[in-house]
Amino acid sequence: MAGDLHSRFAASFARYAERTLVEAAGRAWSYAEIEVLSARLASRLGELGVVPGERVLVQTDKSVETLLLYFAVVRTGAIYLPLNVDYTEAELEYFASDATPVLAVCREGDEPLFERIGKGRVAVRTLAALFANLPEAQAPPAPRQPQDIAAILYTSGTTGKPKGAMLTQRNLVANGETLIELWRFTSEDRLIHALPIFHVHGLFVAVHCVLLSGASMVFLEKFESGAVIELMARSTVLMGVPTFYIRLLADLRFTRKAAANMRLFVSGSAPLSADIHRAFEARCGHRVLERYGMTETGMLTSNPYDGERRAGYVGPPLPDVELRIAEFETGVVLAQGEVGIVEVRGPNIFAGYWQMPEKTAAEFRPDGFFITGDMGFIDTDGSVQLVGREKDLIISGGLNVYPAEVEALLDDRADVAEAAVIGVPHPDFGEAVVAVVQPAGRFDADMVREEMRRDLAAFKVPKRIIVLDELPRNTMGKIQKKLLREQYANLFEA
Ligand code: MCA
Ligand code: AMP
Repeated sequence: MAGDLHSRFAASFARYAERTLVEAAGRAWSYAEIEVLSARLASRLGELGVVPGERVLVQTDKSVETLLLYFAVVRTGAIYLPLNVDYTEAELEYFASDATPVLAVCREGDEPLFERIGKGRVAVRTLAALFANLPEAQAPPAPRQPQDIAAILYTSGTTGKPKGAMLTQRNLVANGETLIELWRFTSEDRLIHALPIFHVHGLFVAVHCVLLSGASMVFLEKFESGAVIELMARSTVLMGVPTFYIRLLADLRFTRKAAANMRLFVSGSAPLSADIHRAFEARCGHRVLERYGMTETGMLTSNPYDGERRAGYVGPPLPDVELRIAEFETGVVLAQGEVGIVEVRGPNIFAGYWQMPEKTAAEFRPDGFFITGDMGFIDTDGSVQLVGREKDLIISGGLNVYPAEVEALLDDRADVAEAAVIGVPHPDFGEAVVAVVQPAGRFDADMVREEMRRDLAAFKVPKRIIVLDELPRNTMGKIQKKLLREQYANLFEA
């Protein structure tokens, strides 16, 4: 079979033509309908100058139209660049200037904002405008090679600016095919799709598992436990971040009976605590299947479908992924059982960061292994346990927040002498962002949070700002974040 994404999609469109691919807001779209609409939309994109290799930047709400836009961009051979709908103007400006898209697709009312940040060089359209008087003609698919870039997804870094991870056609096809096999997807499956579709998890893992196997999915605009529980009676799979499972457990309507038709619950993007894993099994009889991945790599490890799904473990590497543990500083490969940095190699590992060859080189070993920044070890049965992160990163409800970015914003303020941003345990989000601030003069925490919302996506804004006369420092003058994390560990105790 051809190694490009569109050829794989086309094979499913043809094979499952009359079956339902997606349901949303009470309507169903068949594989054949989705193919025709996305091919016509690809014609519209062609009129707007979208050609192979150009970037299409997308900041739209979750909808079937957004999904069609993804398929249409793939068909044109252009590069799909989805963005979190929460991003503010300051954040968007960077993505637009870095990626230099030919087209930006935005929400109703955001056109002036995108015109501004596109500086007149970018065509700006809403989804409604793109779909208005859609051409009848179906654009022919552009031929693509396995190494061509299919998508760019931005991920922040511990220092400096966000980096655009370039995912190739081959990366996405390989990971999708491995996962449908491993998780036993068939055309009988129906997935409850409650994740956003601007991340690897909701866009590639979820959508590709469905599309490549002929399954169907129900699109929910966002996770809401009542709606998800109701759908379980006629669904078979749920994919989510740990917060989904925490919220299901908090909902008394979630019972063994409610989950009786489901065959699989997958969790990832953040650590699922062993307690939640056990409580979930006790409640509904299912053992959550935890897997581990990254934007740059797609999925890397997964607990087995058959066999022991170990609480607190992310499972062995996928069949086509090589995974080793090494010493971070030297790259020396460590023995089984020793804790070190997780390094990976395989057909799903990205092609590098967009226009950042030095940053790309710094994250690969000379033999091609990618340095994930996650710390872990391999157990005697080959299963991986993650024990922490070498990178200073907070994962809140499955979303990454880099403390450095939030600290920079605070440190720039006249009323802040210095700030330390930490992640502390949170009963719903797993970790929550907290800022500990040493003020310079008068300081009003509520006002500061309000002002931060102008520049930062809501999920990055500290849930709490703690004011201290002096931040704890070591003898070198460095702020002791570890101490702060310990001190505020119970801030959000349930
Ligand atoms: C929303 N808020 C958050 C988060 N989400 N704050 C911190 N962390 C979050 N994740 C803000 C809201 O803006 C709001 O702020 C307040 O918190 C309460 O929101 P709430 O209504 O409780 O949130 P929600 O709308 O129900 O969303 C929570 C959520 C959502 C369902 C957990 O964040 C979500 O779907 N997360 C999944 C993200 C994901 O797909 N991650 C995968 C990326 P205010 O009240 O101030 O306005 S990682 C990935 O792709 C890799 C490859 C992997 O391994 O999977
Ligand atoms: P992102 O940059 O959003 O793709 O996030 C990737 C990071 O999420 C990984 O490097 C891990 O730190 C974390 N992650 C993903 N899945 C898991 C998991 N199952 N357990 C713990 N951490 C995870």
